[in-house]
Amino acid sequence: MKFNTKTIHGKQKHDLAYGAVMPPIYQTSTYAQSTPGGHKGFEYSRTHNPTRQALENAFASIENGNYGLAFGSGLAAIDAIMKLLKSGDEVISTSDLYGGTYRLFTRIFEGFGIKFHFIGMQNATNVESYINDNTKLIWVETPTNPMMNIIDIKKTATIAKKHDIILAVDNTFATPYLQQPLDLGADIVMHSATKYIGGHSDLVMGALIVKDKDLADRLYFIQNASGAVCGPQDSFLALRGIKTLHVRMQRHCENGKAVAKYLASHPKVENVYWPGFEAHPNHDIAKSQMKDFGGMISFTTKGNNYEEAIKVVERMKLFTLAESLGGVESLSGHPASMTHASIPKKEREKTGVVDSLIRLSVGIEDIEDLINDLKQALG
Ligand code: P1T
Repeated sequence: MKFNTKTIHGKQKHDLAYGAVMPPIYQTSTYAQSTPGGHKGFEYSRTHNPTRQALENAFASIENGNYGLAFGSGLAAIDAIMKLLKSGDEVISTSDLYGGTYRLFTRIFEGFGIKFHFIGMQNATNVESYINDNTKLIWVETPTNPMMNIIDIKKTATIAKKHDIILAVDNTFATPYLQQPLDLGADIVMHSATKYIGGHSDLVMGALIVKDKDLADRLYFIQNASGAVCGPQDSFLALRGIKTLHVRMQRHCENGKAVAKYLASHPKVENVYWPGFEAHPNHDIAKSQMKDFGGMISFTTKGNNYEEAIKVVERMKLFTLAESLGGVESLSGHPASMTHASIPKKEREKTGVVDSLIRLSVGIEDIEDLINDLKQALG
């Protein structure tokens, strides 16, 4: 089955009771048993829920995995991965990553005795020098949030395999429409399904997808034991979102390309970060592991002036200034004061998250309207 068919039919069955084409929202916490243990496969909705299960099957299908797990947020999904580890273990992570992930790693899991190395992975071989006997996980975001760095998943997977280390890839920015990390050798794919997967800015959710049964069993145990699951209503919405993922992504990519090119030609813009440019340092890797370049773009205004950048985002009308990304509507953000404020200024500036950096999530509106909005905002 091809990807565009999988988004609609992948691992889905019509409802057994009445043949409903969409799975019903099983808004129930529990299930009747005829005798203790005598049930129809569902006991309690933290453990299993039919609507969530339909969604988890869809997750597995679109990422070419065997097992999918849905969580109450992207961070809850990352939290579940971290619970595979124990005190004394070490993690190598991309240094440029979502601020909330950095906060979870440094403010929660460092306190439990896990050591993190935040490093530039644009050259995958850099990872090898940080590996020791305690290294248990490599954490990769690609493209990174918000600098749009590209990490070579295949090369990193080869290194991880050689040393028997789990490789987890946050695929939130790319989505499986653009890249499928499990096929490139990753062990776990993670999503903030809040973003492109849901696609309509109407839910908060996380996803994990794996191929290996043993790893899936360990994660299912954590999902049930820690309990950070999502509800049936949100599961239904995410499932509905997945059915149009390929069509939305196609337009996000088209509009993203046009916006990136427009910004690059604007006299008030200093740098534009978008992996589709031939001048992007890892454009060749992006081309080889992604189908297209997505709708996420970051740029700086000339003079690295905080006030000027704030004025630009305030002037935008169609691009709504808001946290989050990946919805049908265009959003703008100021990472230094919003999504990445939890990373110390010195650390974030090392990766390029300066005060004049603006991040755009280019939506699927008419491109002429979007360009006109940027034109008037840049003045
Ligand atoms: O917000 P939540 O669903 O918990 O997902 C966290 C998360 C994980 N990984 C990446 C790459 C992310 O971008 C996010 C959330 N990011 C934003 C809210 C943002 O505006 O960047």
